[in-house]
Amino acid sequence: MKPEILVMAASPSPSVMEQLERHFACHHVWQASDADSLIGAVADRVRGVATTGIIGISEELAARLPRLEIVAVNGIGVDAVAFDALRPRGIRVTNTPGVLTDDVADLAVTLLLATTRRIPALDSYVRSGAWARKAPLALARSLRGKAAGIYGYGRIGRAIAQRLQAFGVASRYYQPRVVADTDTPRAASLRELAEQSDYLFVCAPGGAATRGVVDAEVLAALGPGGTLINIARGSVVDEAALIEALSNGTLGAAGLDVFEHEPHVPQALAALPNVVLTPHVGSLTTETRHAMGQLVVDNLLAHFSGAPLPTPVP
Ligand code: 8YV
Repeated sequence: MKPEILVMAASPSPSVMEQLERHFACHHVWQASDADSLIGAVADRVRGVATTGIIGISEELAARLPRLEIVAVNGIGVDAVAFDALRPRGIRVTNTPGVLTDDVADLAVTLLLATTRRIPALDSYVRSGAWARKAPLALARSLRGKAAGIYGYGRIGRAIAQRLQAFGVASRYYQPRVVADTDTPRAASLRELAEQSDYLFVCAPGGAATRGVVDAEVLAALGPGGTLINIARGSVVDEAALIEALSNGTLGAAGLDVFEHEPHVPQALAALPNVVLTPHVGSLTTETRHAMGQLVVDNLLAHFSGAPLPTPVP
């Protein structure tokens, strides 16, 4: 008998979907017109949940699944996982570290370039005929010689610092825990990091510990010439303070892939000329989504065959 699992979202990799079907009795919640009824009909048989970093698993869903053994997250972020409901029951959680580092770091630097070189505005300048009309064109700012602050110096933060070096941008980092094996200097606080930086990259995990820590004070420290890039979680930034700072010029610009209440992006943010927005696509490439999905399959297979999990969340 194949183990029964809930699949909360489809993988764009046909191979991943085929493997899930082959090895497990899949209940596809993402396909159901009435997800609640589907879950209700199979809840007492479900032993695994394949979910995403955004959907995670709620306390309510975990409580409905008495035989749940494993939650396999298709993503690095586990802030949407209700660990308090899972730990006492010994339910295991896996995620997909490593395989998305390069794509997310690439997007972070792309957002910086798009923001500082004003790529979307220049694209409309050409398309709208403003160039042909010889409309005035504002100058952008160079990257070389600028300073970057990286808040959260894990795999993705480091990969961003490495890329920035090639642009002549030096990095510092801040996170509460000192990183031992790096020459990158550590700022004493997030506020100090922002003060010392032209660009602030948010790479810290979401969750209660980081909720709203990039607040009005940090944004003011980054300053009118500063640019905020967020590829982590919208919850880390106080979005209302960000809109305020960008509107009144306390902060120069922002490149954002993540938002507080996705997929809702406040109109006041979308209306600003000094922002570049993308719809949470850091890992959305063919190669990376396949690799992430494959890790989900591998973790589920390992669990149900009694083998060590490839990427457990400690
Ligand atoms: C995905 C993410 O968008 O890894 C994460 O934490 O936020 C993203 O890579 C998400 O997990 C959807 O699969």
